[in-house]
Amino acid sequence: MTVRIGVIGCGAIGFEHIKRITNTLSGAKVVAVNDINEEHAKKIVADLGLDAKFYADGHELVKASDVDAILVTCWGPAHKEFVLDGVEHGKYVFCEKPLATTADDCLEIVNAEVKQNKHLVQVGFMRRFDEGYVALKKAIDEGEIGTPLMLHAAHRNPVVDDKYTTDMAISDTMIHEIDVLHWLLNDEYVSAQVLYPRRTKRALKDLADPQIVLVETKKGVRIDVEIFVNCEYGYDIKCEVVGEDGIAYLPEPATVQTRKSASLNRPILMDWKQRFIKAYDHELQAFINNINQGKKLNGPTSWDGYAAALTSDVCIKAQQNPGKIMPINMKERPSFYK
Ligand code: NAI
Ligand code: ISE
Repeated sequence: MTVRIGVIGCGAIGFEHIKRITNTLSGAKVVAVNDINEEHAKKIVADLGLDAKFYADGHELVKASDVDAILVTCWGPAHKEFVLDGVEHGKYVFCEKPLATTADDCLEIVNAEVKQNKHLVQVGFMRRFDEGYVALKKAIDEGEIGTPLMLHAAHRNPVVDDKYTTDMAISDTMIHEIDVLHWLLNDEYVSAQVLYPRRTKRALKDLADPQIVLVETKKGVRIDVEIFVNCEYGYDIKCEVVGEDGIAYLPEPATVQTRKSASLNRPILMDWKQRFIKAYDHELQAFINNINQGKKLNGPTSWDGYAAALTSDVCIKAQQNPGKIMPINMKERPSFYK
């Protein structure tokens, strides 16, 4: 079977996903697109030679009988209405992060999905499909480093645009660590604290950059995450897990090392699209395969979307109270998601 996909939001990542479904992945095709920027969406359809209908109204796309699954890749504040609509129409939904912009909105989606009694939603936390993180998790799960005690992580972007605000360091950037780190450790977060180091001269006037977020888990693991979005030198993602018996590192992406002019050199990628290119392929291929094979979706769930949003909300409160430890009180996970 071919999964017929409708895409809502044809911007940066929407376009990337349309291209990968069309050119790289198997078992699906894009049959419908929507974007408030009609001209742009139609241009993508024409440029890629897609046999896809443009819908001026995203809700009409959701309802279309020839659309089996929807990709919600518009901007964050519009995710909730389309995800909910998709779930209520019994459609499979792949939603880019964030699932919704508040924890309460995520819970509404969770409740709608539980009511349908079917796993319909996968959230685009692609790092769970990254080969490096998967290998790191395997090493931890198999006890290679013993009980994890501490975790040091960094999320560095070369530069951000002038619309990027201090809270986005959490809600847009660190949200990936928020999701992947508790999955890695099989644990949950209980508190968060934010510290501001000396500011880089490269950050725009009102942006606090870098930032350090300290998180504690239920099992007592201490996590520190550095977020530095104007580091200039590259897009660099680090993760080091310190266990009782050893230390495990997230593998570096495979780039060619050279020896030249009395130095050893390895390029660093500049862009998230390249750094996680395979993870994006794997997450969407898994979504498509599970639908085609009638299997339960195996990626991050609506509940994971809620857990990330709640944690993000608390971290943002912690940003406003530097140094203060803020509790994270997660609701009880419904058995549907256990
Ligand atoms: P973008 O701004 O490039 O694209 C968003 C698109 O959505 C635009 O074409 C815009 O016209 C359209 N849009 C906005 N509101 C809409 C509405 N109500 N109905 C239909 N279309 C609408 O943004 P980008 O970078 O593509 O981000 C989109 C989402 O993907 C965000 O939630 C972002 O956080 C997430 N994202 C995830 C990444 C990942 O690594 N998993 C990487 C980049 C973005
Ligand atoms: C962007 O929205 C993403 O999701 C990227 O994966 C992340 O690394 C970047 O910092 C965000 O701005």
